[in-house]
Amino acid sequence: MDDTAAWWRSAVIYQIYPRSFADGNGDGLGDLRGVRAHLDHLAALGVDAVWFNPWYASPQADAGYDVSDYRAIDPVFGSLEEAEELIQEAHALGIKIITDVVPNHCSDQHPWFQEALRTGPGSAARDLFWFRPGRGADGELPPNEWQSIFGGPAWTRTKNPDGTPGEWYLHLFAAEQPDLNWDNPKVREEFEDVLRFWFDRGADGVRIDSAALLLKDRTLADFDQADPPNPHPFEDRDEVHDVYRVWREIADSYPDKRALIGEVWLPDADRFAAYMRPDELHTAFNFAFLGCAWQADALRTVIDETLAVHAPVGAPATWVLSNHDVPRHVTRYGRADTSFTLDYRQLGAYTDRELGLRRSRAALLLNLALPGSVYLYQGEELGLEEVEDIPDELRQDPMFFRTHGANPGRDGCRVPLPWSGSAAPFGFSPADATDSPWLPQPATWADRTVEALAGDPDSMLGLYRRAIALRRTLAVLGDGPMNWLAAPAGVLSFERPGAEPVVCMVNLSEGPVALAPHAEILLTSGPLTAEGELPVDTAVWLRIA
Ligand code: TEU
Repeated sequence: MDDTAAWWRSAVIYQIYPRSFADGNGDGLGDLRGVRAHLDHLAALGVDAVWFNPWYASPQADAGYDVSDYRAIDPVFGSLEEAEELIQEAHALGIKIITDVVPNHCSDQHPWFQEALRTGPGSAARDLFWFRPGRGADGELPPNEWQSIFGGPAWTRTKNPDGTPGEWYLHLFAAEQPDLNWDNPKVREEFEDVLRFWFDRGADGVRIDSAALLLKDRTLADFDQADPPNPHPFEDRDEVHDVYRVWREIADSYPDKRALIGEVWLPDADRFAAYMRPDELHTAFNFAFLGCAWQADALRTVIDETLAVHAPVGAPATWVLSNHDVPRHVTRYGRADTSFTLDYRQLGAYTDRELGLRRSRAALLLNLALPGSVYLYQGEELGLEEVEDIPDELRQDPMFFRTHGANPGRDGCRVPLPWSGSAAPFGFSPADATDSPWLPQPATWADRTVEALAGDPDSMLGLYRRAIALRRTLAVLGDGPMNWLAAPAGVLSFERPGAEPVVCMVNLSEGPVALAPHAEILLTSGPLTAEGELPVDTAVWLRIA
């Protein structure tokens, strides 16, 4: 099948974190009514698609990543009918919809888990999860020493129906997120049906949460976390690929084929690329690029490695700088050390906001000029920074609680968007709202609202709108080849070849540099010098013929 013109190969995809996008009913939490009221913002931005973080029925122990009904919308967000209407309204604007599917675990309130608790050891219901007796004389020790990704043990002990201490169950994330047993065919059938459920309602693709974690070593053997064995007991096991081959058949069974997008955090580039073999997922998030320092050689290396690992599997690269799990990139790029890993968040390190903004503007033009698709996280178009001073008593991320505050968690990138006005809730909630936004918005966001920035073409929002609109008109951008051009040290310069070639230059050196030969300056991320040179931390798109 020829996928070369498929939308997902070149799309600009905007990530909506529903609880923080816009609050339509005044309860302080974003909802679908709020999204529908602001579809014009997405249309004005010019994005091709929107990915929604989970909107399903959920006790919200991990902001919706603990799903209790995969076929229902959580009442805090709205109703299934509203979601269906939203999908149609977005489609009418030419915007595709990607839903989030969370297959590794469900909520402890999911009927399956509740039944498993009720029916007790050895039941068929328990085999949908990882229930095991504890170790020690009275089973008081967890079945093994595996640790939760959110901190603390990956096991929680249950109570038997008669109230006595019972078996333990595995949860790689919070205790409210029991891991499903993907060796059980009923689990597979359920998620195949959930995929069809959302595809039948018009979803153009799915983002697959924790896509590499589904299968586990059935012996549940302990291992040295500092030096994990190969294969790893629960990460990236070969058997997981069988799941995605079946999902691909489902996605391809629709006349307008649906896209599968993997959340795959893996250090090994080839193992990562294996998820995008032609009969598996279509694309995956490029976390190597997200974590890369703002440094020319490092960026060039990660770009080359990205293209090199994607080429053999025929998948397009993705370029992403922020999401709901990582500190916002304006903040990261304003620090002395601009690199990032999941274990190295540097929260609280000094940030030069102006520097971070300048680099973020340049990074936007870089991302939009690279081959492949681009993910934007809501609020980056406003230049929002990580909110690092949320009072502990207002924090909500289970990562904060499970690490006893050692890790502040991810609330700082999840603060509700500022839309208008000069004081909180900045139009996030209606004027007659009964509750404040679920996380406090900084007073400084008065100059970062959509309303404040929309009229200024040079604002961050103005730049996003202009760059995305221009990208649409430049046939060589998006999927396709690129060639590096000779450039001074510290400068990235590459050509997107074709009938009307475009050159992108990004200056990460110590001083201004001359522009490459060109016919026209298409767009810059900031003003050129009086001599017409490209200043430090600035990017330009050039038409060269
Ligand atoms: O994230 C999976 C994952 O590996 C992350 O938890 C990451 O390690 C962590 O967020 C550190 O930043 C996905 C979702 O993106 C995340 O929001 C969920 O909390 C998690 O799965 C559990 O569903």
